[in-house]
Amino acid sequence: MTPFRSRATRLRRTAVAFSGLALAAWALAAPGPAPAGSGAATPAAESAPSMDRYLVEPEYRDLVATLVKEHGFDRAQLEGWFRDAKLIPRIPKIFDRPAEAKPYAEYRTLFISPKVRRLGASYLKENRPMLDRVEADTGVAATTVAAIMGIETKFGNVKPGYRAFDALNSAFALYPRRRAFFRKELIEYMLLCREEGTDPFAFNSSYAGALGMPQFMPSSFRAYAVDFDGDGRRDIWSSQADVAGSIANYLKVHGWEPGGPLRAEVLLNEPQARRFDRGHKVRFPLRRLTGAGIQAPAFLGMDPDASVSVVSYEDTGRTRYFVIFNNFRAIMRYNTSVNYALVAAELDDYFRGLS
Ligand SMILES: [Ca+2]
Repeated sequence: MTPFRSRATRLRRTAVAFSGLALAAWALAAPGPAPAGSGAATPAAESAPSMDRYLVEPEYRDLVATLVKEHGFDRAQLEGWFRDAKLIPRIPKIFDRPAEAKPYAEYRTLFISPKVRRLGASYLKENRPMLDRVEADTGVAATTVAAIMGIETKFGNVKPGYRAFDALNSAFALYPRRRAFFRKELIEYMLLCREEGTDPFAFNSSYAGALGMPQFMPSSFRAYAVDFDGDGRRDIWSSQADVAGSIANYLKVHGWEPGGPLRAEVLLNEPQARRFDRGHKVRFPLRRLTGAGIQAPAFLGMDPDASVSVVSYEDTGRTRYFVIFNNFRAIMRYNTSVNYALVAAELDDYFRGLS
């Protein structure tokens, strides 16, 4: 079998689309508590194919040529790095089991648990002054940052199981369906490592190449990570301030409205459901809902022309309907899944309720 048979499909997701997916699939692959730093997600008894046969393929020649010609990397050094990369055949198999495809009632249990609630309460308590500064700077509430921290790495308790270079390179080599996406992220990663003054083996990541506690893909790291503690480095692995500042900055750049709601539950009768429950892609002005007699406390004081959608899920024998607002969409820029943003909203609500 030749390594490159299928043509790469076009990139449809945003740069961090794999963030929540990474953890969700991690949870599927290795249920139970995360053994910190044990590399639990790394298969032990797995025969790794050699990179030599891949490096002669046109896709790698082209990638190396781009890195040399457009970005000034040294060819011999690049080829050495690629030869030293470990191919991980398990990675494409994880991609083919996206947790986001699960029904919401099942999906949410991967992220919302008494332990996550407890960790979140401690996180908010211990980091309050810093999170207040983040909120003052970006408009993103501490509880929203905490919700994303909880989903992505359970507040730093899920440790990355791979070397980022191995993960990104394995996805590029072994997962043709997303090759264009991972080619771009691999290049971004090489640039990131050069900017950070290190070789490509320095950073660990999820199986999808998502970095640090915010689980940023390399392009998102370069574009949105911030040095919030002012020590001159963007340390999204161990500086709580840089992590929270970077998550909030990502949301701010993607249109966050300070104080705005994420979503509001509404009761719809059957004709209303048929008319409005059409998924996140179908948008209409809020006044169409209110004009049809649909109300929620969150609507008070909102612009009647605010662009909204209605999404729904099945919850123990009944359908629940939610009107989603601008800030819900900002979270969907963090991870394109409606399920992901619904979990973020649930955790955010819970953390808000604590104070
Ligand atoms: Ca810093």
